[in-house]
Amino acid sequence: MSMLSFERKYRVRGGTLVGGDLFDFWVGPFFVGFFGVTAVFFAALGTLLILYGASLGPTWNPWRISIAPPDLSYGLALAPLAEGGLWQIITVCAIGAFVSWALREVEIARKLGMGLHVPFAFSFAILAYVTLEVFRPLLLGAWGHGFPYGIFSHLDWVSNTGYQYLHFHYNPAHMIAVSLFFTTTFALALHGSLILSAANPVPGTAVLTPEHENAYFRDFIGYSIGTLGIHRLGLFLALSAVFFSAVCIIISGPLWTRGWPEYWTWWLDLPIWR
Ligand code: UQ1
Repeated sequence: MSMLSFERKYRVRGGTLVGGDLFDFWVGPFFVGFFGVTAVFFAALGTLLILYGASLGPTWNPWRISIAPPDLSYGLALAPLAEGGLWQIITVCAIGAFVSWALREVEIARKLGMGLHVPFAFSFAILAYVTLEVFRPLLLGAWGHGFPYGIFSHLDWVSNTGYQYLHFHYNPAHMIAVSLFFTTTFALALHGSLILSAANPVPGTAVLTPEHENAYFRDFIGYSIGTLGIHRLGLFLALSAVFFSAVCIIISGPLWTRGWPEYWTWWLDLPIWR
């Protein structure tokens, strides 16, 4: 792929965390770097192990292939490859690839003199994964509490795990997370529609500016958060949604083992009703 004319200006040396100049080059449009090499290594190894795991299983139907964690009876021990050991190595590969990718983002941001917002945001996605596959299984004492690697099977895991707590919507942290996800989509709808409406004015007239965007919301609700502000708000809402998602699953089991509806009996038990 050819470079856009202005891209050459941004292909700067340095900013690497590891390896100095050794991996400081590009392949086509892609920066390589030490962490590009480790990301490709972990992703390739993990993918091959998934294919090997699939070959041991009963189906090649892409929807139904599944590589399960060890039985609960293995606790936190290593399991034989065909009995969850593959799942364990694949999990290490996944974390290796995700963390490599985050650190590659850090190197690119440093090269360009940017803030670290992109890797910071991606670290929340990694946190969500590690919470489900490492932190919660560790707290519960068995790798078997992780979710399996399969399209249908991981959906079944989510459904089963939810029903294990009777009605997951009564989990207070789940309530906060869902509300934040909805608020994120609302903010993105407001922002996307505002930008498109300013960029697509009455035909034959010039594209409008942030002045008009501010005026629109001041006329409408008496407040405009501003062009930088809406992006700060969007990032905050999205990352908060992920954070409370991690909280909602980590408290399910380690902190609360009954149905979530029962949690709310504290309200009925308040002394003010007596
Ligand atoms: C907003 O105020 C604003 O500033 C001009 C934007 O920037 C382009 C926006 O996209 C949005 C959606 C708003 C309105 C948002 C709030 C929270 C008042």
